Parts: sequence; C-alpha cells; structure tokens
Amino acid sequence: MVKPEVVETIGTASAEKKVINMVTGELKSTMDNGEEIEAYRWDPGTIYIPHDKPVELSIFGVNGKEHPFYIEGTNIKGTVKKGEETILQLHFKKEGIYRLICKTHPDIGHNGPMIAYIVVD
Ligand SMILES: [Cu+2]
Repeated sequence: MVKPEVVETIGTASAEKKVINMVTGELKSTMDNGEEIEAYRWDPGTIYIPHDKPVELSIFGVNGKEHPFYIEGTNIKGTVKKGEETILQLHFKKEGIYRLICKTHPDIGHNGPMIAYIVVD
C-alpha cells in the first residue's frame, strides 16, 4: 500500500504574492411587460485581502465594452476593457472596506450598481 504524499500547506499562502482574479459580468432579465433590465457586475463582488501586504488584483473584461473605475479612499483608478486584463498592484495599510466603483454603472439608474467591496483585514 502506498502512503499518500504529505503536502505542507501551512504558511505557504502568505509566502508568495497573493493574486486575486475578477471579471466583469452582466445580469439580464425580461420583465412581464417585455422590458429588459440589466446590471453590470464585478465578479466576485466581495474580496478579502490582508492589510499591509502586497496583493495583485487581475480584472478581465468579459461583459461591457469598458468600465472606468476607481477605488474609494485611494488614488487608484483605471479602465477595464472587453477582452483585456487590467492588473492592479494593491497594498492597503489601513483596514476597512473599500469600494471598487465603475463610473459608468455606479447605480441602478445606470445599469448597475457595479460596485465591489474590498475587505482589508
Ligand atoms: Cu461598468
């Protein structure tokens, strides 16, 4: 009988730079009266990252032509374009919840809310 190989897992998660992957998505639905409603989304809508550690956030544009965005409370901004990967180098010193907001789709009235929550802990 072959014993399973022991794989050391403790500690390796923080040994390398953490990469978080996100995409842009779209929710669509048709009302009873035939009217179409839709909302663009960051997916996943909530991410958790450690404070005072470098983290790479990769956002791939799937739905929507482009999404100009900023992260509230920081000077981080950019644009996610369809078929392209946008990579952000994040390093939050302060704990808290930061909102990643698309300027084109910030609320229900603009095919949103396209807001993701970055929980820094
Ligand atoms: Cu958008």
